[in-house]
Amino acid sequence: MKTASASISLCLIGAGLFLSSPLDSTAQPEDAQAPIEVQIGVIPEALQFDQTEFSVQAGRQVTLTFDNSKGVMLHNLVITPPGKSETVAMAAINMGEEGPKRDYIPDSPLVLHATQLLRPGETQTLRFTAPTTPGDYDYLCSFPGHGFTMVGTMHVRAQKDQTEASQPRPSKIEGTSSKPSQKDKNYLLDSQSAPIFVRTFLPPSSPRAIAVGLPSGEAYCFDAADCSLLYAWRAGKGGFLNMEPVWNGRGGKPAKIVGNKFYKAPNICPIRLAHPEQPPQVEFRGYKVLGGIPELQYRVNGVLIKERITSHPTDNGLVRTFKIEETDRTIWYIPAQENGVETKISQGEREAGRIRIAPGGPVQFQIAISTD
Ligand SMILES: [Cu+2]
Repeated sequence: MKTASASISLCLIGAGLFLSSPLDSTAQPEDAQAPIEVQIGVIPEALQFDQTEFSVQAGRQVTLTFDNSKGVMLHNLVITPPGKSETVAMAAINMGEEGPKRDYIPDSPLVLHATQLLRPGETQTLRFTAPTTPGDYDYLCSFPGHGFTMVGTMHVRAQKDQTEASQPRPSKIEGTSSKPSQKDKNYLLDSQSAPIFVRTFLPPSSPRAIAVGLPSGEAYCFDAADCSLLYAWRAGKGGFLNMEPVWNGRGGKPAKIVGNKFYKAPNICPIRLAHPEQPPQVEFRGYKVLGGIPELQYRVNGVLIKERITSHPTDNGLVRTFKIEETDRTIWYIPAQENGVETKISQGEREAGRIRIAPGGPVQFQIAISTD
């Protein structure tokens, strides 16, 4: 059983329908056969669920309503076996271009139940049978970047343990009728509360673009085909990326950046390891997500490079941190020639517009790019 999404439907206007059951009639004895009702919303500014735990009895019917009416971003709710939320979060990130098409629900036996990706204003109810094996099951939002903070625990208690297990928390149901979502907001990715990392189409990069939005407001596009930071921008109002063309289009349509570009570079990796004049031979090796930001890994002429791009500590800009494995070759960094962009280096020498770094053991250096 993968997801329950086939048997449930998005409830946009009728949230009141299933909330009209007498949740407040606590005087009535609990019907052991009745589904346990659980209501989970979001804390928009914190990138968290408003309930981080709930209890059910093993094998009981559960009616779980995930309410994104207060949300300002896209969220889903995915239930996994105990201790598996991070695995599922990573699997969702690694879905690449398939992610947005499939609501970031990985095709995995670790996905026990899942809602669709809900836009702000949307609500969805899952009806499922609680696992028969007691334990502390995880739930998370698997949207890239959310799955590390947007998590909770579903305590599945043994059947006999009736006393405390089944009482749902008092449901907070102000605004039961969820508002129809505001069209523009729906598709804007906003990285204010946490970094957001998404693989998507972004012009004019190849289809292998990686877009990252940082909480400080900078965002950038890294092209995995050329292993190059193509451009960077400051997020605009409401977000840094508009996914509307991707999510609504028939496929192949690029996302739109939101905000002002402050940096752009040719689509060629700026690192040279053979000769400064020779085009580099690059091979993208993948990435690891650390704190919501990818560490990009690629080879240039066979030498492994790990790059992290973060916000500039003081100026409007970015810092590229390169770690290069031991090599006996001179390392060159070719800065993009652009007006108004300042490049500062943590080591090496400038030579005819290039930066030259001596070979040696593992080398780490930083390139700070800033604008005024
Ligand atoms: Cu989310």
